[in-house]
Amino acid sequence: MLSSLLTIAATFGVLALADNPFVQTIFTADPAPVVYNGRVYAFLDHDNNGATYYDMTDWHLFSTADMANWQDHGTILSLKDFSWAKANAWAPQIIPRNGKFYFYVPVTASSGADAIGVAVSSSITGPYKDALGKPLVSNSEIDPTVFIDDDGQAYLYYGNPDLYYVKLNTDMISYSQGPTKISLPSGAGFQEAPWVYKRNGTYYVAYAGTCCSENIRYMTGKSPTGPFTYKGVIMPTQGKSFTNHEAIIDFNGHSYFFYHNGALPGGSGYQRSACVEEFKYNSDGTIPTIQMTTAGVNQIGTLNPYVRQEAETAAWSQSVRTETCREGGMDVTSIQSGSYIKVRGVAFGTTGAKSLSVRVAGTGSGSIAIHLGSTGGTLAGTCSVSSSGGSQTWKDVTCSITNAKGTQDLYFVFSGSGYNFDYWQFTSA
Ligand code: FUB
Repeated sequence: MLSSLLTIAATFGVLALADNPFVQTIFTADPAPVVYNGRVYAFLDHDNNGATYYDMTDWHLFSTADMANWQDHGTILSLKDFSWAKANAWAPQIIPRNGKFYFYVPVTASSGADAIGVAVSSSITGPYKDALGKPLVSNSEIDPTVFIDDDGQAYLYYGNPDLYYVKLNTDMISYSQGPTKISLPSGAGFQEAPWVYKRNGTYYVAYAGTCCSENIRYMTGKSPTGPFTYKGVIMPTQGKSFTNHEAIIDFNGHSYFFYHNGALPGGSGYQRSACVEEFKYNSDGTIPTIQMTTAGVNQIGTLNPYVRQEAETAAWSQSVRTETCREGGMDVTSIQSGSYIKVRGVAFGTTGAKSLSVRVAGTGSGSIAIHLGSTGGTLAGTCSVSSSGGSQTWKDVTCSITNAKGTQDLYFVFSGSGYNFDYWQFTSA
């Protein structure tokens, strides 16, 4: 399915102006963003290519500093990391505490029952390891969301079609009370996908309602365990996926609503894609209605082209994939003539750039054309790529650059094939 998606996109140039969905190389769902150290880390689950029912075996991580250009960190955790799990790597949530990162996942255990596991790492980018070797909670429910209140008490909520919570101990991998079922207000229509947070003293529970097809709703309360008052629909039913799954964060003074749909070519309820919209709370703290867009969100700041940037950092990529790079991190692969990577808001400055260095590897050949503004915009230079002798035998290629001044959207437009792309850096004039 993904190859047909890539072919369709390459042939017709569809979605070329869009920045939603914010991942184009794989199908992703159930976004769980974490704000940490000046970046947003979006943990995503993954609809395997071509799936016609839930076929989900791992979780992926993407991150951004500017909400426009997302870096691919690859597979961050897999079903096989939980010896007791057999299927359904579904909607996760991750939270930092005490210098560690706790990664809660719903999976189907070998017993056949749905359960929630927890993995832990000392780095947000992993590696994560199963903390318990067994489920943390096992009452046939899914979709964990975790929240730490101002008094330090952590709560793990989860459920479909009922909403439960346990009070986590400070170790975040055990609990002292629960599971307790939360009494829901009339009209709530809770289905799944809870996301709990606190803002200005009010506890918000956003969730997916009225399966199928789902919309996104919310309720609020004055205590983390209710009672809650139903507040209405945030995102009406739309898109090509019968599920939706939200997450809400603030980052650098902006509020963001994450969700998923089936917006990539080949998209469906089992070939989903994570998206994000910016919104503003109403003055009374209520959340406005939010519609799905393909435009995405405004960039915060700009991207510096005079430091090393990863090739797998993109606002949009077309007809490429990513893979684990032998030199660390990820690289861009499956390059073919006509495929491209768009990087938004690149600040070349008033004097501009004079050269570009790209790190490439492969036995194929071709060229990387540097266009500004669009794939057919001003040609700033072309780096020729010849064989390096191996798909992970890396070399630097440098080419001259002209006309790259000011702040521009940068497009790496590929020709040829059989080579991979790891990172790039411009030199100023
Ligand atoms: O992605 C698998 C399941 O679909 C999630 O756990 C639910 O929230 C729904 O999005």
